[in-house]
Amino acid sequence: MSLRLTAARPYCISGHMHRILISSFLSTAIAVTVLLPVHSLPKAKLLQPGDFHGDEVKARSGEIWYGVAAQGGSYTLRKTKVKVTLMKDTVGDSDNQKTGKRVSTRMAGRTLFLVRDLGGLTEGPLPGFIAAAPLLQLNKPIKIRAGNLHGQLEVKGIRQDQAVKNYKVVFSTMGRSQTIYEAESQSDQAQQQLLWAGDLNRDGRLDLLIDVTNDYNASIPTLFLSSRSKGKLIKPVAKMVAVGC
Ligand SMILES: [Ca+2]
Repeated sequence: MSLRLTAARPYCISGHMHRILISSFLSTAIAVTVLLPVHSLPKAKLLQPGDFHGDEVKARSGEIWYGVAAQGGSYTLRKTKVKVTLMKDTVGDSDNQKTGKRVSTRMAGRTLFLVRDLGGLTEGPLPGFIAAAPLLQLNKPIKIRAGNLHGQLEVKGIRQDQAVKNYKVVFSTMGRSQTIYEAESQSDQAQQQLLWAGDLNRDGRLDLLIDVTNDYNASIPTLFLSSRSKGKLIKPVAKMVAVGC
């Protein structure tokens, strides 16, 4: 139900089927995504504003989160109170049911995402970037420019019918490269995208928010923070999982 989904969805399925889909989808993701250990992320939480199935929202109304908002081409990190409102889930709710959840904030501008239980954050303006063409596609690298920070996201692999075989997402910055996601095959309908780039933890290195979905009907926005680990530019620290209509 997430409004964040942009991938083409050929049909809708029932709420029950969604749950089956997401479980099989997650087990597949863990199996094929060698470099993205989604099952072992730290305790940090990620949240996006929008409408979701109830069990997808790991936040309560009134909680204070750090939110990143965009306004007039600028980006700001602020502590903000999250509002979670019960609403009718158009997929599975009967007339008198409200199991869906709407997440909103009162931040100025457009709230892009929220994080919690992530140390080292300081409020204030941030260098940031949103790509004009954010979809990750073979042979169409995304050039990132956030303030004086530069980088590139690139899909590598082999075109095979409606999919990319040996699919890899490679992030490059400061003269170094890192494969941050890979799968034996990635369907064209599972459209990954760069949601935001910038310097969230203010260490002078790029951080990325990428939807690393591998299903046409789901999104997995994942926050990759700059890392001091040897041989790594970034590492995943928080994610949210949402399925579609
Ligand atoms: Ca950073």
